[in-house]
Amino acid sequence: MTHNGFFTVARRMLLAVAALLMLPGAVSAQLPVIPTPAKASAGRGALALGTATAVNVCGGAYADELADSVRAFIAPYGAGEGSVTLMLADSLRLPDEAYTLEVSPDGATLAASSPAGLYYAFEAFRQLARAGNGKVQSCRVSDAPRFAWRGFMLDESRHFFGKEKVKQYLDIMASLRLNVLHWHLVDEPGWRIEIKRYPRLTEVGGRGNWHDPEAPAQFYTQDDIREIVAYAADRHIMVVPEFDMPGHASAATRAYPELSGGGEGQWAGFTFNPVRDSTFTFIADVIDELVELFPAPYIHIGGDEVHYGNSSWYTSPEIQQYIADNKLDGPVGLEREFIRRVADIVAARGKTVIGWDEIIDAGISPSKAVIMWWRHDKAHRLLMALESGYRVIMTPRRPLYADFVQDPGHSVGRFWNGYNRIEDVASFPEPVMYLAKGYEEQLLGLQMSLWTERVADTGRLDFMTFPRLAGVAEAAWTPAASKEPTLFMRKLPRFLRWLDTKNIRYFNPFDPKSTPEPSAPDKADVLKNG
Ligand code: TNX
Repeated sequence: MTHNGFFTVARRMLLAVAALLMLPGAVSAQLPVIPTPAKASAGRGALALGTATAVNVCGGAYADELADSVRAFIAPYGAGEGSVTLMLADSLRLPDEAYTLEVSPDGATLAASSPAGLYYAFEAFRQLARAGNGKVQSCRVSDAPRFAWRGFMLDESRHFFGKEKVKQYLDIMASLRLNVLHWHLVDEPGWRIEIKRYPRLTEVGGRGNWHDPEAPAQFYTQDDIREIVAYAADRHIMVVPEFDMPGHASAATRAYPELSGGGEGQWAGFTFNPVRDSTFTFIADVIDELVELFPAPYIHIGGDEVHYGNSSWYTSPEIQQYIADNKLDGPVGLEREFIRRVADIVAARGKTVIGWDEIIDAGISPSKAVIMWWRHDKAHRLLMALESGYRVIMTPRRPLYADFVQDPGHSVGRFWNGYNRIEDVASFPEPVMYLAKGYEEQLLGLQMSLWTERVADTGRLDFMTFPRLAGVAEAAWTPAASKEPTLFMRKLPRFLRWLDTKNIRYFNPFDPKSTPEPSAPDKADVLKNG
């Protein structure tokens, strides 16, 4: 081959590679943005941000408000040039949460038809700016989420972490365009939310945690809750409280023993008394206060693992009489009736019920309830929920429970025929999508759930959450066609460096030895297949 011939072939190959890079999936992954945008392409040059960069607004109060945050963000980068324009307009006809972002050396335009969309354009812009240390690389991004529900569940009953940690997580969630905090505040070890009508819930029920039943009471006051809810709303995150029942009720029944459904030892008061009207009065009163505190359209009522065999549902004459009088199908029928009664209480307050996948059997109208599928080993429950017409949020233990370890060498956490690597989190839900075929519209979204029996402090909380939280953002936001697992992993080191600046104690999947497991109390260990 002549020299010229060689160059012609080389040039053609380069052009072919360049053409390939124009494919939306391939190029979007090149931009240092997590989650990977639906469509993106990189251009030449960069916009230098700084005090001389003009910030222009076109479109109303929210855009003005965001412009202040943009100014505050870019000022520390130095001199700068060009402009940043924020456009918020219905006439752009972008779907809710969608945005476009165009950057050239002269300026950047962030555009959306919804405040959330404009906010997400800013979050993507911020990631690009951080990556270039104030120089934003030229690009075009056209982005919209795959799922409406992009969540993280935090269990603060088993262990309590407090306001500052929750706010830090909300900041990081916002950067990742996650939009739901499912807050598990009520379970066996502790009741963590002040309810004015029932002060003993926090005075007595707030005492103790999973590894230390004698620990002083820890809980959120109603002012704390309002503060967190507002902080989340500023970041376009909805907070959904969970009031788990009729099981997992021990903290409440410790505070008010008359609510107990029986049982002994560790099972004492694990369920509410399922037949007394006073139980339902209590539940309605609590829900009234929850409705006041949380503007979200949902209330999560739990419904998981009722284990009534350990309570007195089979033996108590009062309960047996009720079952007979109401011609219920034994304790199983009673459990279903309980869930229906609570669902009615929630519906009467204009909210939609969410429950764990056990509640499918209660027979609530699909228009009135959303199912959270969690039992990965019972894939048919996902199908059943969809076939029955329910909207579904997916959080199967494998791979979306963050109390599973992320490295086979770890000694605290869960395994179940394996463990949950970030790669598997980010690749979800592709492996289960065959089950949802034909029902895609009913999939509201997905979430990572962090149960904290084995998470006693914020060090381990960070270690279990990060970097997998970035994986769940990729799973929930990025359309399947734009996902590329290898490129996602290549973007991760930058995310880890950002976590360093926040003093987050993450697990480093590229160099596990560099991030040893934080220490844990004696009671924390490995749980297998349970
Ligand atoms: C099952 S997941 C539970 C939780 C536990 C979790 C992990 C679910 C709906 N219920 O109460 O914390 O396993 O141990």
